[in-house]
Amino acid sequence: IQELLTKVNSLKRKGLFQEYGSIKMEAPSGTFNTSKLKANLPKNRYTDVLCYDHSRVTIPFTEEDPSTDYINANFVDGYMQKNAYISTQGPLPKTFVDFWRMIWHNKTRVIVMTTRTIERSRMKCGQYWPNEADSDEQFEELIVYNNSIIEGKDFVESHLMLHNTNTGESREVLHLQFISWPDYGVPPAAPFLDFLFKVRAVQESATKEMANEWTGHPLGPPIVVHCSAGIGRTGTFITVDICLRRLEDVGTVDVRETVRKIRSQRAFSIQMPDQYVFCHQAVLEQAMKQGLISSMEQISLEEPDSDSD
Ligand code: PTR
Ligand code: PTR
Repeated sequence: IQELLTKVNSLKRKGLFQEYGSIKMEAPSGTFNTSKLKANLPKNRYTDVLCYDHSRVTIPFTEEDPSTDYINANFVDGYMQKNAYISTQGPLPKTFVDFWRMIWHNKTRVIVMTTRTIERSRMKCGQYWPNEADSDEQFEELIVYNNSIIEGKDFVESHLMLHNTNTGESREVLHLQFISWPDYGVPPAAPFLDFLFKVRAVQESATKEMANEWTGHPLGPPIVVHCSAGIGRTGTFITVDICLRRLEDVGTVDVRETVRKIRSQRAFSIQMPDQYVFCHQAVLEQAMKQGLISSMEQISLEEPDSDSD
């Protein structure tokens, strides 16, 4: 971790921007054929944010609509955890049913939303979950109940219950929406880190509750993470989570390789140079909080004012 601090302090913002630029230049590592099928084009929120074929999440075919199993979503590996996350776009009214089927099919218990539905008077994400306590909404065979809402300063916690009318089963799903992420910007590190640890805590308790129902990785079923396009803020969240897991396990961090690996599964992950810089800051702040770096050390991103090179 000390190495990361040294790297950040010597590269500064400018050097990290350059490093991000070189990652962004790399050619895509897969094809986008399913995303481009005519029947699927209206299911993409942004025409320029398609999803890789090799890691895409498929939803089960149904009798009414046997034509397609497509949703703009990819599995992304965590730290030593295959398919720890699903990165996806903010659902469109046209894909609400697909979204909830994806949640059901993957046994997901935690949904992480890092956008508001409307930002700068633009629709960034559909209102795909019932937004009032004690209300419900039906999506074909799935009914979503909102049992309660806890509104915090930086995030909103909705306790949802998902009921499958075909099988009669019900499952609790936690919906955690981070509301302090300005569009075209990065959030303050402290509330972001609080949010991240909240996500981990609810995932852990939901996984415990699943007991025998879940036989996969001990950290549980995939966490679904989305923003508007499912690449910028979503990629940032996942990068920091993976880096911190590795830090906790072996004491080292490699932001660059983490971002490259995520991008090989969810194309275009991390959209802006500032988001790349933020990943470093967030990891270092957490390391300081844990006493892994001396509190005397400083993170210094800005070049000193001087006309030397
Ligand atoms: N997609 C733009 C580009 O490729 O340059 C960058 C972009 C980044 C656009 C963020 C919109 C953004 O805002 P938001 O994440 O709030 O949708
Ligand atoms: N075409 C959009 C743009 O360039 O603005 C695509 C886009 C939108 C890309 C939002 C990234 C965005 O940010 P995020 O993934 O954080 O929602």
